[in-house]
Amino acid sequence: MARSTAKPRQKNARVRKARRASTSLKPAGHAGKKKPIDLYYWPTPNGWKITIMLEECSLPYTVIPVNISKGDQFKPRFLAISPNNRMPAIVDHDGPDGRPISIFESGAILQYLGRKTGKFYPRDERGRVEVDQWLFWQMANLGPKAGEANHFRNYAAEKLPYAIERFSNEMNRIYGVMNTRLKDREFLAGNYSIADIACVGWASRAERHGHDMSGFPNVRRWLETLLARPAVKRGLSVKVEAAFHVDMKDPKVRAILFNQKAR
Ligand SMILES: N[C@@H](CCC(=O)N[C@@H](CS)C(=O)NCC(=O)O)C(=O)O
Repeated sequence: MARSTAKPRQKNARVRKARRASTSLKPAGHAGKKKPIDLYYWPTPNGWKITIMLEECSLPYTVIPVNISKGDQFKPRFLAISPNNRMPAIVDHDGPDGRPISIFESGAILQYLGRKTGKFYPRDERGRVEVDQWLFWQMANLGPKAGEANHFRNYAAEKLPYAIERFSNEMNRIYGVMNTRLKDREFLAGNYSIADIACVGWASRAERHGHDMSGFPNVRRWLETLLARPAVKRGLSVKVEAAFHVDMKDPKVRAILFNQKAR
């Protein structure tokens, strides 16, 4: 079978099934009732944003692994819903007007699910603007800079001091901004929201970007609060068996991930 169905509150079953999932990008076929949301996924901080949100909202979903180390992100079927050849992406079969809709870019997916469910994304304009600012902050700062910090620290063939220092400094600056923001509030935008959900997977891996949280006590407190949430725990533990076997030193994997040009 080319799918795994992840149901909230059935962690063991879900993880077992997700681990068995293959990578042929075939969405689920479900007779009868409403279909679960198809989640095109690989276990990374961008993927976790969506598993966490789906778990928080108790929305049933089907994990469709996108093995980015093997080039699944370039398959025409995936590009049709995610033209930037990046996961995550979703297909909601029960979209607006009851018709299917596909969405790529994790921030857009979080906003859509927030609007769909009315959860973790305020309806009032002031509240929504607060959330949007910190969501876009994550998308433009924490995510990309952490990605580059990780790349130059852990994956670059040459250890380039300038690049390592540049992105290490950026991460330090970014955690500093977050620490100041969290000084007098529990969450980034008032109540717990999709802005926090977007950030937690990245912050949980700070050591990979050369940081611990000792210099950022407010971020540490925020991180502990989030990591204690059952839905966050479930979202972060949605696994894909094939991901355990990726060798980042394999030239074929590196050619796929680190040598991309216009096609
Ligand atoms: N801005 C995108 C970034 C997504 C992204 O970078 N996904 C990575 C994995 S974390 C990916 O799919 N990489 C595939 C590739 O590099 O070809 C989002 O937030 O959805």
